[in-house]
Amino acid sequence: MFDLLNDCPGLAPWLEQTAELSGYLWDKGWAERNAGNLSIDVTDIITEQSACAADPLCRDLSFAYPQLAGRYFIVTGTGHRFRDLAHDAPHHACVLHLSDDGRVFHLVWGGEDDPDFRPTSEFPAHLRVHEFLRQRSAAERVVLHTHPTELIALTHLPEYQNEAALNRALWGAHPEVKVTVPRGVGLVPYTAPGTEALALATVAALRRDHPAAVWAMHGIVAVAREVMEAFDLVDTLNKAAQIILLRRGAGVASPGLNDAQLAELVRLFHLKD
Ligand code: 2HA
Ligand code: ZN
Repeated sequence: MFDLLNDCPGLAPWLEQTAELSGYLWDKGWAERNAGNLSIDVTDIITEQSACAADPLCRDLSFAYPQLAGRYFIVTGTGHRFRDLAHDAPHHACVLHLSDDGRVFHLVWGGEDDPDFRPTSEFPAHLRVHEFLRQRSAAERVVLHTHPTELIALTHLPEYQNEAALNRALWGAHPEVKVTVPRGVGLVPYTAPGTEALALATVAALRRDHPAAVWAMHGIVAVAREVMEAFDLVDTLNKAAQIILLRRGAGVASPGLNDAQLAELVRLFHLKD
């Protein structure tokens, strides 16, 4: 009998990291109800055999993604609680396969006991980002969307509704931010969730050489090679946002690290900014 996890032993570590991540996101308070979603391009660890054994039920995509034709993704399910993923991935996530024309997909694993299982409502954004990553032959294969509370709160403040101002504030909060995110984040003005407009604006932000796109008044999309790398990126940015808000709450109007201190970090750590 066909068993994807047995046929493709390389998949298990990715599913384990996904489960570990879902626990962290829940603990952080960044994955309320069904918030947050994840996709991982696992094409290079799926064997030929698995493709043949695929579920024949094809599901339409709203758009065509010819550059993703034939690729495989781990994807979390729409309407599913991220926190449930930690202990039951087969019911709350799936591995899906895009058709050779990139217009439909079918499940090859997971989505168990739910004939209507659908990937995340933000799948349009995930697919556009993966398309962008493939166009660049990038090493990144993980796309994470979550709702980091303080970072979202920051985007409610008019003074940070500007990419340059937001990045200057985040870098000023703590030296680690400049060291680990030297090019800063992209800022996507508020756009309705799940839309193609949001997907395209996210790619436009990543195209400006940012590893993450902050969705104003909604959340963030982070791109990374490893699941934990995506989590660490969001964690670092949200820590900076916490510091900025604490400082404001204490009545201190300071940009934190000054320009000379940031320039010193660029020099000391040979940063490309
Ligand atoms: O997964 O976070 O943006 C639900 C959402 C929509
Ligand atoms: Zn969201």
